[in-house]
Amino acid sequence: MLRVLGRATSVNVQKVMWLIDELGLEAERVDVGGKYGGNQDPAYLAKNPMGLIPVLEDGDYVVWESQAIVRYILEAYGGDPWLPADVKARGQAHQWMDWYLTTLHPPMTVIYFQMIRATDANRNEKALAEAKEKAGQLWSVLDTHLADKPFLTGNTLNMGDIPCGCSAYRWHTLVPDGPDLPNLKAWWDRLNVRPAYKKNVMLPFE
Ligand SMILES: N[C@@H](CCC(=O)N[C@@H](CS)C(=O)NCC(=O)O)C(=O)O
Repeated sequence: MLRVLGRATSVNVQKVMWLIDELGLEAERVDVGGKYGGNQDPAYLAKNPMGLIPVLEDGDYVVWESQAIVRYILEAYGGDPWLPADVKARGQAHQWMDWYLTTLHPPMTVIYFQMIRATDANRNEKALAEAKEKAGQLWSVLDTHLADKPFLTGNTLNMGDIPCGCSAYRWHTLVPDGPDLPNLKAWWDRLNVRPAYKKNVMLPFE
């Protein structure tokens, strides 16, 4: 059975758990990180020397980095449509996954930390305002892209939607006064009715 090490409230754990539930795979999730700690223990560091969550265990096999885990699960247990058989669709799914990690995740992390983790005493309002502005510009790119398609690579929901999809819950919840992005909202509304998304992504912030 698959074993996921990481607290449910981590956006990176959510990518993995959302996919696992969409595929109907059996998995155990263990609370690690945040208030649960354990991610700096030697036994954990032996699995992931970065001390970050999530880690996936599949028997004796260990892999970390949330998007590598998503890809591994799909190669091992998933396949089309979540891992598109069509190489062109697959290439674009990889593209949006990488875009999320390299480009959208940084300002979204600032928003999350400044709004949820910072206190009134140490909140950096300037950094928060800049991150909201930057993230709004990036979500606008996705809004334009989604003008003529229901999902990021076309007509079918697949792995390319997972990272941005997890982040979209945070964007729409934490920044309700952001720019008007109707195509983005329509896409998010297609995700937020899915039982696996509701269960694994739409969780309280901590
Ligand atoms: N690029 C890594 C980032 C992992 C990461 O930053 N995880 C955060 C949680 S979202 C973490 O481990 N934070 C320490 C903690 O939760 O204790 C991935 O995608 O897996």
